[in-house]
Amino acid sequence: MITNEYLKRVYDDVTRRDGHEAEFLQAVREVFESLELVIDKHPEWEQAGLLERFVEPERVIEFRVPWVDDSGAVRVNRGYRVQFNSAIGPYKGGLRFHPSVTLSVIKFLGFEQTLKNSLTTLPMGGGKGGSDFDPKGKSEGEIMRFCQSFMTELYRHIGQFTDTPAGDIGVGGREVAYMYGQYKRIVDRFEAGVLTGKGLTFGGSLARTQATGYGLCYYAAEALKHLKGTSFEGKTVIVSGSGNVAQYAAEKCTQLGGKVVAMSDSQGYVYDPKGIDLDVLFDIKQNRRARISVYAQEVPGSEYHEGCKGIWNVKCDIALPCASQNEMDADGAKALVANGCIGVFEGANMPLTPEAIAVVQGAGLLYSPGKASNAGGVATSGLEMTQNSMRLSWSFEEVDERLHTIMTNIYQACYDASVECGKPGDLMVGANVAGFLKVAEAMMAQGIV
Ligand code: NDP
Ligand code: 2IT
Repeated sequence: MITNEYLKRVYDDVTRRDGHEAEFLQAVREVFESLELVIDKHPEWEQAGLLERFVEPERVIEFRVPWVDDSGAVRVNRGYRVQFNSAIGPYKGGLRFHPSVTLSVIKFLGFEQTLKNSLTTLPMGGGKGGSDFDPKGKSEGEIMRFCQSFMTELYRHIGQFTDTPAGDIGVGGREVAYMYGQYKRIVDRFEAGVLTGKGLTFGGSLARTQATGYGLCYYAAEALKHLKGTSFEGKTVIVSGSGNVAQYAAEKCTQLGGKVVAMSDSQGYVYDPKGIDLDVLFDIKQNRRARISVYAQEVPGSEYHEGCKGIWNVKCDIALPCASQNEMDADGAKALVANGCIGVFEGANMPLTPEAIAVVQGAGLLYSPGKASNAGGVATSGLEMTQNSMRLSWSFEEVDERLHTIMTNIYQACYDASVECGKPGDLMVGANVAGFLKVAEAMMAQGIV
């Protein structure tokens, strides 16, 4: 419920102007509900129009992406870059290539990114971009031509001090490399800091590939220890999705003593009571780019089930949703609660619907929003930019250790803010408030811009 007059007025304005942008409204609402707890302490925000400015992206770019497929036919997709907030640093955030991409999706992601990047403590503003291009079933040549066309427009809007994109759904090392090559060719500069998630031979950082999934587990381990006096050791875990975030979340939680019994893709999920065999998983996903169902064909004793939502019915102690927004609804959350789950930590951005969050929090489970628990990816992107500026590269261990420290600090900042707000252990309130306060302070200091 939003009751504060100022929050309500701004939220109503967003509803009136952007009411058709369901995902964006959902993200704004969650944050505003948390800000209820601090707004009375900051009467200066209203005079400064702070919230009105905060919910309005600084710049929205939408563009045509024409490309030629292997049959010679011309195809046209829509490209986006939303430069949401530069109060604390250059815009920073990934690019998503998926047919479900709309302006609403990119705006919600850019809004979340602003708060997430603030939580990392690194100097990065918030942005996001992408396209409704579907990489599935495309040849190498088609992927390359699409990436080149996308960058032929995007290049004029980005730069190491302006806006630095990276990957997200459908954009991994291969796509970042094609886009970097095209950027370099157009601007005729080796400006490594313009994109992160690059290959290790041209300015990429060790541990960036692993960072989101590893960081998620570091954060979850900290919360489990501090709030429940326990760990991953001996726990049964569900990891939804089987992309970049899910794969490395599964690897790290296995290293920490957990047993991952189920993983999914958009078509269905696999259940392996012995624990997912990571070598088989990596081979299927990274070498063969095949469906998760192949796992059940190749690993005796495992099963494949059609439909991705069924994964939440698998009994587990800990759930790590790592696929996409709104992948878990109230029914999924109720199934987790009924099966005795103790914690849900988001690896994806906004994977729980508001109703699912209410179920999970209402039942007293630990719950962490993605903007806190998946911040390790962008934090390590920030470390990649640091290494690019210094013209050197750190060892895997050094980056991983910094990532671990950053995630521990994010957990602490969220917990401390939850206490300040009179809701100790509510990591959603903590993340929203801690992330926002830094952005608000920087915006207030910089005048009406
Ligand atoms: P990938 O493209 O590597 O993998 C995405 C996975 O999610 C695939 O298994 C995909 O299945 C599944 N998926 C995608 N859309 C849906 C959907 N609508 N319903 C069910 N499953 C779906 O992406 P990432 O692993 O990079 O990203 C996963 C999530 O993590 C996203 O929410 C992203 O925003 C977030 N994130 C990513 C970061 C990163 O560094 N990459 C950092 C922080 C957050 P299929 O193959 O069938 O499409
Ligand atoms: O959602 C995210 O934080 C990302 N996709 C990573 C963004 C980045 O710039 O590394």
